[in-house]
Amino acid sequence: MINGNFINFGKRTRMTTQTQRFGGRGTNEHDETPPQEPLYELELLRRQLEDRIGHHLAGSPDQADLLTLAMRAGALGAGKRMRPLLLMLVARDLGCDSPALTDVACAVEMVHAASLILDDMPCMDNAMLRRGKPTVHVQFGEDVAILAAIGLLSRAFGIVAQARAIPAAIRAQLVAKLSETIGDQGLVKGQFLDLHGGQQSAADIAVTNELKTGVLLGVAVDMAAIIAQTDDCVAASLRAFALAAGHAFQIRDDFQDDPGNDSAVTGKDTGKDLGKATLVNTVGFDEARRRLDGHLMDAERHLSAALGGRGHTRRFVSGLFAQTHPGLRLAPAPQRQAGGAGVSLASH
Ligand code: GRG
Repeated sequence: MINGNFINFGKRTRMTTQTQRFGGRGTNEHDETPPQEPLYELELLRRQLEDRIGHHLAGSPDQADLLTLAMRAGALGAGKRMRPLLLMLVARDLGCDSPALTDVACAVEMVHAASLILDDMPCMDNAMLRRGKPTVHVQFGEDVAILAAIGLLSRAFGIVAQARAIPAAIRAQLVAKLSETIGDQGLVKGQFLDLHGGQQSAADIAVTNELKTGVLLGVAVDMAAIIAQTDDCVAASLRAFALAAGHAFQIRDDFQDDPGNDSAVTGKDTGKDLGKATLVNTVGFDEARRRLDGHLMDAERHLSAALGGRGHTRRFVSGLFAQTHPGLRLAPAPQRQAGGAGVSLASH
């Protein structure tokens, strides 16, 4: 283990508590951690999302429907739901409460799930463990895993295209945005560079990381901005925030791969990046940590430019980084009411 802090980043594995999952405040009164989104509100949103994903992936009642089971295993495993929660919280901060938000957020999570299934395949990262369970191809076979990933992707597009609470022209924009994000200028390119990029400089690795990880966070905030019909300036700041947060998140994900970390705690294989061109391997731990801090500062700056003091997104992102950056001040000074934990999202 590189550093005791870097073993568990709120992953929903067997060993995490709900407080850890969402970076909620501990019970220690002297805890320096900034206040996060009230835990039960996030938990409710997360459950709402998962129920809706379950609804979209109900499939046939036949338990032998392996394809549906594989799609559900990929999409409903113990993930953090970071991207769909980000979409919903940004939209709320922009004053949008479209009933279609949950479905669009589900679509983003399905794309993420498809990317994880493919990333874990033997021809890619060859991973055995994901979210504390055997990977989808280990459980269902490679053929079913590929089909499940394609099934999730097509379902994601279908859900956005059919979100009737959103005007058709805006839905078309959302579909186009999602397609750009996934395709050969987005995730697919990032993965290709990761696998075939050879020796890469730190700058090249940053490009790969942005395509592999940043763009899916980027599309979550872009879609929120499109649905909320926010102005271009705010949308650009939100995108810059998401890309900076994506860089920070990918560096932290690289730290998690340290072979000294326990995969029973991280929920996935460790040591997969040995010999790979990751930022940590290229610039070393200390410099990577400095860059992570810098990206978080950038994220804070762009978020402030986009949303000012509005707080759902800030608290959520602070929560994601609370374990590694307990002093992170993405959240503005607390305005606690009596019985603080009961403050509802709507009151901010
Ligand atoms: C066609 C969708 C599609 C993808 C093809 C395979 C591929 C291209 C891209 C893989 C990109 C990838 C998996 C990048 C890693 C991103 C990353 C840091 C994932 C971990 O995200 P968390 O921690 O995971 O949010 P949970 O389990 O919490 O959801």
